[in-house]
Amino acid sequence: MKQDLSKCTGWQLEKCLSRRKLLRAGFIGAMVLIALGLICLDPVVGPASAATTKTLKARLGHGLAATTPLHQACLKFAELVKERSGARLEIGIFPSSQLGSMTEHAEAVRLGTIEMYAAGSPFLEPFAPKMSFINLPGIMRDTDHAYKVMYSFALEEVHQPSLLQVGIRPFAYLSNDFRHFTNNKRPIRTLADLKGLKIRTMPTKSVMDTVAALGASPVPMDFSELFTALQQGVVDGQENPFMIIWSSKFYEVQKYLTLTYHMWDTFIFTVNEKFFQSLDPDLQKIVLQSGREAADFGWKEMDKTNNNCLGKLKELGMIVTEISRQEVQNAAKPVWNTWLERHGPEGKKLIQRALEIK
Ligand code: TK8
Repeated sequence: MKQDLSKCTGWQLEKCLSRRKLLRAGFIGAMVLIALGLICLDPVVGPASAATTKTLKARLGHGLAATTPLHQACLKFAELVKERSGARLEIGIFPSSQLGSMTEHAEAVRLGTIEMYAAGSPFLEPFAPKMSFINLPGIMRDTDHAYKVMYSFALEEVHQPSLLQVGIRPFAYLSNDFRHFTNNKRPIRTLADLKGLKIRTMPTKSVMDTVAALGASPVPMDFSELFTALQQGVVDGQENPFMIIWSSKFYEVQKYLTLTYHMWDTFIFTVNEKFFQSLDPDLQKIVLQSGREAADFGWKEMDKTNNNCLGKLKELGMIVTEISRQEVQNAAKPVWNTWLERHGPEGKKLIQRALEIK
């Protein structure tokens, strides 16, 4: 960089000197910039004490009311993470579809515009079609059986590999229990009574197939639009567990409740994979462990609340009828065949494994 000044004369010398000044100024400037850069990068490359004081924020969205065990479980999750991380990670919980429709949530957790989503599983089905074996009518005997199926192989062998491929990491489950029909037209005593009723379903094939096999006309729709659609008569009815029929106040706009237990469903705690990978390893562990503990707590609460909610719905004036589980199973059997046609021998194996679990 050094200039040979002996070769510079007159105005040339002046020019050489000012170039030298410029070079020196440039050198000092560069050092200042590097120093500034180091200060800015400090939380990453600096000592551990600087990194641990940084608070990261994440948002977790879901579709249910704040009165539900799902919401309680989410709050517990956030609380445990905050406590165990020494407030290095704070998770804000957004219930009641505040961050958008359920379909939008699924897309947002994939892209990372929302860090976390407690998803009704069918909303993730487009990214992982095989996962819908858990929703097939008659697969789950009760919620204890469902718990074993989810954690013995569904998480690690079905949900994780397929959802990670699209950038979503599933890590814990909460039972969304068995589903039943409500409608505003008539009491349903046999499946034949469902004929002609427009029933809102979650917008995925396996759910629509099941409702169609039971005789109703499925109308796919996001959960966030459902109350208004029922109120305005856009659809005659819908199907959901007791707890959701109660917490979403569907009893205000639906007269008849029919016990069918036609399908079990789960909420899946998910995190955007890029965000997850950006966390320190100890924070990752805290997220996974706290998520599992909170979801386990929520699963138990859901079991209790669901049973109480049937009583509450009766008290609130809903007229309750029941169709035998056998009649429902028989009618829904073709859904298995359609599903198996789409998912082949691998799908068949998933079903067998689920049924074999005691
Ligand atoms: C809330 C809903 C709900 C589901 C539905 O997340 O859409 O009917 O049962 O869980 O998505």
